[in-house]
Formats: sequence, C-alpha cells, structure tokens
Amino acid sequence: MLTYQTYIDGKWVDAASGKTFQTFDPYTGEPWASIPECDKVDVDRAVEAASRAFEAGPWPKMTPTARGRIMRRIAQLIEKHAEHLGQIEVRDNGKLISEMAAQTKYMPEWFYYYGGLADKIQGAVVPVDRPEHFTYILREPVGVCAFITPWNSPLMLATWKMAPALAAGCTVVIKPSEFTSASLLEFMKLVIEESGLPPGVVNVVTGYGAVTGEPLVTHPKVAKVAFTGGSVTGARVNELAAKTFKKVSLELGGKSPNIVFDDCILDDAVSGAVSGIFAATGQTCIAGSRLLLQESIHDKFVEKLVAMAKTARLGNPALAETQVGPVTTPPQYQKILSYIDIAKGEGAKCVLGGGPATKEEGGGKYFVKPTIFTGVNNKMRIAQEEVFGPVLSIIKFKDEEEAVQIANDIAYGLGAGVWTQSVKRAHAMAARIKAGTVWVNTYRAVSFLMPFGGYKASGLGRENGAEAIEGYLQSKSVWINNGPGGGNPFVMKTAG
Ligand code: TXE
Repeated sequence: MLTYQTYIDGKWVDAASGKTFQTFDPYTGEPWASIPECDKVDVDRAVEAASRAFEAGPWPKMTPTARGRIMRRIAQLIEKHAEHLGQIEVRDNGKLISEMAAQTKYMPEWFYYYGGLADKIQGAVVPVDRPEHFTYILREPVGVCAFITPWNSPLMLATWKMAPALAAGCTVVIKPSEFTSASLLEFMKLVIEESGLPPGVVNVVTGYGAVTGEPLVTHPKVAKVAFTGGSVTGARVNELAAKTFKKVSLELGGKSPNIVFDDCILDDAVSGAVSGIFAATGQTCIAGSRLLLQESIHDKFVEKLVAMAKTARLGNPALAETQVGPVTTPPQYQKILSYIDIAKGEGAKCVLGGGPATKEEGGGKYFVKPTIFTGVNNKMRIAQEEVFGPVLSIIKFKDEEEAVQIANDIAYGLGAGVWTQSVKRAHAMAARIKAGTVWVNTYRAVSFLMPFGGYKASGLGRENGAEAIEGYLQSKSVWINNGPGGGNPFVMKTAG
C-alpha cells in the first residue's frame, strides 16, 4: 500500500485530523493507496494559502510573459512524466492504457496554449464621449478558484480548469474525486512542484463531497467555482456557491443523440456508434447513449453494430489490447446494472450484453458487458436519464424533422453526432440541435482550441478555446478625469 499526503501551500501534509481513506483498483477491487481525508480545517488551510498567494504572492503580479514561461515548463514536465501519470490513472480509475497514452500526450497542449495566451489578455481604451476623461478597461484575475473534479478523466478535467485559470493569474484549490485522487497528487509531485510555480498557487484537498467539497464551495475567500460532475451535485454546488455570489461554471451530464441518416457511410457510422458508447466503458459525459437510426437502415445497422460490439475485448486496462475496461466505482457499477433492469422493465429489447461480464468474458471486479437495447422510445427512462456506462438505447426515426424533435426532447444538451453525406443536411442539423458540440461524421473529438460545455441541464459556461479564459477574468472600468472638477454634485455624471 502506498501512502499519499496532500499538497497545500507548497508542502506535503496529512489531513489535520490524521484521517485517511483507501483508494481502489477497479480492475481487481483491491485497495492500493491511502489518501488523506481532508475536512473543513484543511480546506481553510488550502484556501488561506491560495488567498495569500493571490493577494501577496508573486503569481498575479508577475509579468504575464513570465507566467506563460512557467506554464510551458508545466507542459514539458507533463511530457516527461506522461507514461507514469497515465499508469497511475489506469490503476486508480481503470481507464485503458491506450486511452491514457493519448490523453497524457495531449494534455501539455493546454498549458502551451493558455501559457501562450497569458500575455495576450488585453484590456481596452474606450473613447467615452467626455473628452476630458481617459477611460480604460483592465482585465483582472477573479482570485481564488475552487475546482471540483470527477473520477472519469481526473487529470484531463483538472487540466481544462487549471490551464486557463493560471494563465489569467488566479490561484487554485482542487478537490479531486474521492475515487481517483492519486493521479492529481502525482501530478503535484512530478509537475507542479518542479515547475517553479510559487507556493500556494495550486493546492489540493482530497476527500469526500460533503466533508471536503462543501466547505470549499462555500468558503468566503473563494471567488469562482468550476465543477465537473453529475447534474444533481452540480445543482447543489451552484446553490451553495450562489449564497456568496461566486462565479460558477458547471460541466454536467448528458444523454447525447448520435443520429444516423440513411445517406451515411455505414461502416463509419457503425464505428462511430461503438466509439460513442463503449469507449471509456461509456463513462463519459459526451457518450452517444441515444442512437437515433433512420427507419430504412435500422435492421441492417443494428446487425452490423452488434457484430462489431461483440468483438470488443474486455479485460485488464493496463494491457494495450484491451478495448473495454472496468466500471470505475462500485456505486456506478450498481447504477448501470439497475438501469439495465429499468430498460428491460420498460419493454426495451436487449440485443447484446445485459449484465455483468464474467471472468471468462474478460471481466474483473466491476465489469458490465457492452449492452444494446432496441425498441426504445424517447419517453422511456433509459432514453431520458444518464446511465454513464456501456449501455446504448436505439431509437428509430422517420425523417430529419423527427430526428431533430427526438434529439432535442431531453433535459440535457452536451453533445450530438450526425452521420450523413449531405453537406446541406449536416449544416441544417448542426444549426438545429440544442447541444454545446455537434460532430458530423465523427464522434468524441475534443481540442483545447474548441469551446466545450453544455446547453440546458448539461451546464453553465464553456471550457477550452480562447473564451475559457474569460471565466477566470473580470473587467474593471477606470475613469481618469483630466479636466476640471466641480459641477452639480447631485446629478449623475453621465457621458455625452
Ligand atoms: O458524481 P458527483 P458521482 C454523472 C454520472 C454519474 C453521476 C454520479 O451520471 O453516474 O454523475 O457520479 C464532488 N459539494 N457524472 O456521484 O457526485 C465529488 O466528491 C461539493 C457525470 O461520482 O457529481 C466529486 O469530486 N462537491 C460527469 C465531484 O463532486 C461534491 C462525471 C463529482 O461527483 C459534493 C462524473 C457536494 N455536496 C459523474 N458532492 C461528467 N460531467 O463527466 C459530491 N461532490
């Protein structure tokens, strides 16, 4: 068993209470490391450190070019330790080593990109119509940011928040998921500690949602909360943060439609449907969990899809050949199995999988077989609620009109896929679907350059792309009067 400490104010510390909890390998179900169980006392320590680093430390005052240089160093350190960081996440989360190799290879780009943006954050001089005034807008960092991150892509989702926040000059406290804290702690040791970031700029508090997350979200010195997780917890976080008027961004769940028209390239669409729902064992917010098939190709498509999904190799996520790994957490495993029962109870037809995978089928501790339901209608719970697992619901549609209606008839709006060879239809669908991302003839593509976030119950604000940095800045209007004072003190000084 490894023993981790947490990272506060540039030092490695235990929880003040001395309490710890264990983290598990979801492939074997065995505990492999102990993690500090932080509570309000540790949260106070971490937020105070971040606040000192913001108010009195060098980070926000440093030239943005110097900040960018440190961020490029962070990127290089990730490159250096990519393999190790990936392996830790495989062990703690059960993510495939092939997926982690891709993620850790791509993560440095966030720090290069936002590090490059640091000295391109510009205010403006505004010529208000009072010539005696010089008026300008300063862009200032919002202050201490609290990040609450989930277990499904721990390092990547922390990176999406950290990079723009640091570029803006903010300081941060991160609470990772209690199921997957280890990779972030390794990241602090191998990357942050070595990067030259001043102490207190990035801090970590490990622990549970109610005990560690809530004191962080409600702390008066936290200016902004960025959360990724489920919609129920997201709503609670939003409500708590509102009491002290914090800025909030939320990246929540989804029930994304993956829409296949009869004019698509069939084999591409089949592969896109598999990748949409079975990659990462379906544990992604952008999972294409509702497959909308045009009636005319339904039967042929289902046949090809089942044939391809059947070949998925379940097994040890640390092996390069494995294609579907374990479910990350025991509650998530139970949740997925219960939704399979719900779908069966609602009358959907299970044409593949439909339960836990045995050892002979490649399964380990928490494995669910790739599962496909046909005969689903959009009113069923299996069509409306996020399962967050390898469970696909297939819904038939007649034409474009009905596809749009079904796609949008949902509380969520995170992603959507469209498979068609018609350029006209591709643009029409992209315009009509209410989702933060629409992929045409591809699925699950993300980039640091493209905004990511949700319509409706899928969240607030956007991560990634140049606009993400706006979430960590605020504007200050400055009026310098170069003219005479005086005038009527009881009348507002309007311009014009
Ligand atoms: O997530 P939670 P859970 C969805 C998915 C999944 C469901 C529940 O459908 O089945 O959410 O998963 C912290 N105050 N997604 O329970 O609760 C918690 O400790 C402050 C979608 O694991 O949302 C963790 O760090 N923080 C998703 C983080 O919130 C609190 C990714 C996320 O946990 C808290 C994960 C509280 N009161 C699950 N309660 C996505 N969008 O990708 C919990 N937390």
